[in-house]
Amino acid sequence: MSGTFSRRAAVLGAAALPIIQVLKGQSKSRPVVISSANRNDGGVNCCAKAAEVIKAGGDTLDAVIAGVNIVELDPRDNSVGYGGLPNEDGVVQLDASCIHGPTRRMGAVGAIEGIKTPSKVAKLVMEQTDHMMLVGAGALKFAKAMGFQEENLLTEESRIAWIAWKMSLRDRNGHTNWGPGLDAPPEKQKAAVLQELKGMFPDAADDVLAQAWEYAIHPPHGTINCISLNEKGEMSAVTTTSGMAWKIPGRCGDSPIIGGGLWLDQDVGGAGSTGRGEENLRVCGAHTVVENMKHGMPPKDAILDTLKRVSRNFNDDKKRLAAVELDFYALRKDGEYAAGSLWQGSRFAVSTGDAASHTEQSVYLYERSRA
Ligand code: SD4
Repeated sequence: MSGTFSRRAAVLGAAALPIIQVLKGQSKSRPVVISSANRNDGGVNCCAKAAEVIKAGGDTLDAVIAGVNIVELDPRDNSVGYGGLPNEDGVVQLDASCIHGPTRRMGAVGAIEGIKTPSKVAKLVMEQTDHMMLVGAGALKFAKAMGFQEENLLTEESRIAWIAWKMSLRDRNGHTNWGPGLDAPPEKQKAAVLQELKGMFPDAADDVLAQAWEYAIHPPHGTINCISLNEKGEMSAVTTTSGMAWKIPGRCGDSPIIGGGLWLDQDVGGAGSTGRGEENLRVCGAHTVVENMKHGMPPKDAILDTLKRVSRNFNDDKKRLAAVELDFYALRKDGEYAAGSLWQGSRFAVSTGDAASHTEQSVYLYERSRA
């Protein structure tokens, strides 16, 4: 993961030489793009696209936005853009933010409905307004004024998953209005629910119904964060998501929060996150990672320190932390990069131009016990 700079820095020692001075002294960077991994090779395709735009001389922000657009428009990725899992009302609400390093400008949208590519709207908020963030109905109104088409973002698969989630809900007496038999033992319960779903959606494939039930019980994590660096040392970054499945309408996560789900300092580097936004916001994660790098930590350590702060908020109680999925991604201005997760097992995507876009293993804070 290291470029030549990082080896030199390690020899010199971070304390001996403020990182910022070293980075400013650099001449040419090797282009690098990193992103979260995402399903269906979403991250690999995103990084490949962004690297292609950079290679063709495109702007670093245009590059990452072109990259994440692939995932936003892919209905199979149900954590981002079109096809994202909806809120508790069955409405898909999207969050996105972007930062353009060279101009130090930023934009964001929160809880926007009906627009497949919120990252593009965030960029227009940055470019075309004197504001930094638009949310809800105002964000949609702005997008439409900018020529975006309002569309239904709820795919049939996401709608089925939403209904399955509703069927999984119980009142305190164990009753649900959305289907019978759920107070049976777990296996029977699952079979009963799948049968019920089959009756409601006779044309849906069995694996779609099984997946819907799985999503209802264990809402999946997703989101895409992408950070880029070109040969001139210019950087940009974007994060885009449909947020937490089944959320309360209007809930914004960390992804549209500048400093939370995304931060970039053109003199230092960028960082972003995926996973449980609330826990990230409690440590201003992306900003913390970049500040750590600014003060000399390599990306890997900058991330691990931030994850330790998350853990500290739970008094390092791993039982409670077991419910928290959180990943950070960091790219330093000299091209050194890393990703790290609270729990072992994550991967992230990288394109360096030296090799085809691929995934690598993230570092992690904790291993899950096998018991
Ligand atoms: C959020 N961070 O809305 C996003 C969701 C996410 O994996 O990344 N899920 O909190």
